[in-house]
Formats: sequence, structure tokens, C-alpha cells
Amino acid sequence: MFNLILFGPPGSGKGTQSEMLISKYGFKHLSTGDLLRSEIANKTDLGLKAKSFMDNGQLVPDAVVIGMVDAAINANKQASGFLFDGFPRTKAQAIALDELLESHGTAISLVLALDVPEEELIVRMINRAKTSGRSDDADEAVQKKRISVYKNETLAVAEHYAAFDKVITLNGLGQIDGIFSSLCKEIDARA
Ligand code: B4P
Repeated sequence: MFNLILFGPPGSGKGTQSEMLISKYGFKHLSTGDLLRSEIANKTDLGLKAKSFMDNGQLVPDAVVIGMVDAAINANKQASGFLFDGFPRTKAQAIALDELLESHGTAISLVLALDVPEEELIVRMINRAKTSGRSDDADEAVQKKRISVYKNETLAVAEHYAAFDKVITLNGLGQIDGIFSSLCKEIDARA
């Protein structure tokens, strides 16, 4: 089983590249952002709880997100590999993910990290706001908050996996197709 984490700051292109990677490699896509937005759209208790955190640029509490991922992994035991997009976002989530995968006799194979400068992230989120309808894209103060949460809480995830020599950092600036090719090259070298 090949399990990939696509890592990077908000707006770095994780969702964009994930769509292309799942159609090429057949990974089971597990995007916590998408799962949370679907809970919000369905007005579930979990969605109502998550919405205020997301609208303020904060992370949804670990216990909520980990429970959601646990259920998604259990519902897809037959998958030949998972692509984790936007998860883990804290060290506690990374440790929980490692334990969940271990209980299924598997592990994270590779972490591909997209490196994009902060000014470009803001430009992309402002552009995405025009079409996404996402309330967390609309406000520049919220975007800056999300970037600071990334630095303070999420970068620790890359450090966690770097200690196991599983992280490759790639330039996330430039043409979408070019970035996709560089991601594929790293996967093909290991899968
Ligand atoms: P996510 O849904 O994960 O979204 P994201 O980080 O904002 O964006 P992504 O990196 O996927 O960027 P995209 O491809 O769209 O998170 C949203 C919120 O959910 C979080 O803030 C948090 O509150 C909550 N959440 C999610 N997971 C959580 C967790 N594990 N724990 C706690 N809370 C959690 O690209 C952005 C834009 O750039 C797009 O418009 C795209 O078209 C454009 N773009 C992409 N690649 C480009 C390129 N190469 N050049 C130019 N533009 C590009």
C-alpha cells in the first residue's frame, strides 16, 4: 500500500494537485477540508462545530478531525493507497495517523511538500475567493491567520516525518502541469 501526504501551506495547491494525482494513480483521496465542507453543507453537528473554526482561519480541534479520518480509513479498507490532502495539520494528528495506519498494517510512504512564498498564497486565495464561495477565502485577515496557524502548528508535521526521512520538498510556484510532473517523478521513483 502506497500512502502519500501532500503537504503545504493553505493555498499551495494541495487540492489542485491531488485531483490530478488521484486520476493518474487511483489513490483514495482523503481531504479533511473537503470532508469538513461536506459536513457543513449537510448541516451536521460536526459541520456546525467546524464552521466557526474554519471561518476564523483556525484549525478544527484534533479530536474531531482524527475521528473523521478514522471513519474514512475504515470505510475504505480495500484502497490500494491513500492520498492525505490537508491532513495531518498538527503533530498530534500526525501521531494519530501513524497509529491508525499501523493498526491497518501500513504506514506513510512519502510526504511531498509544496513550497510557495507567502505573498503568492494570498494572491491565490484572493483569486479562489471569486469562485469558491468559501467564507474562509473572502477576508485577507483570515488568510493571514491561516498562514500563521500553518507556521505555528502545521510545520511540525513536516519535522515529524523528516525525522523518518520521508519528506521531499518541491517548488510549488509555476505552471500546474510542471508541478504535477515533478510530483509524479518522486512518486514513480518510489512506488
Ligand atoms: P483545505 O481545504 O485543506 O484548503 P487549503 O489549505 O486552503 O488549500 P489547498 O492547498 O488545497 O489549495 P488549492 O489547491 O485550492 O483547508 C481549509 C480549512 O479547513 C482550514 O483552514 C481548516 O480550518 C480546516 N481544516 C482542514 N483540514 C484540517 C485538519 N486536518 N485539521 C484541522 N482543521 C482542518 O489552491 C489554491 C488556489 O490556487 C486555487 O484557486 C488554485 O486554482 C490555485 N492554484 C493552484 N496551483 C496553482 C499554481 N501552480 N499557480 C497558480 N495558481 C494555482
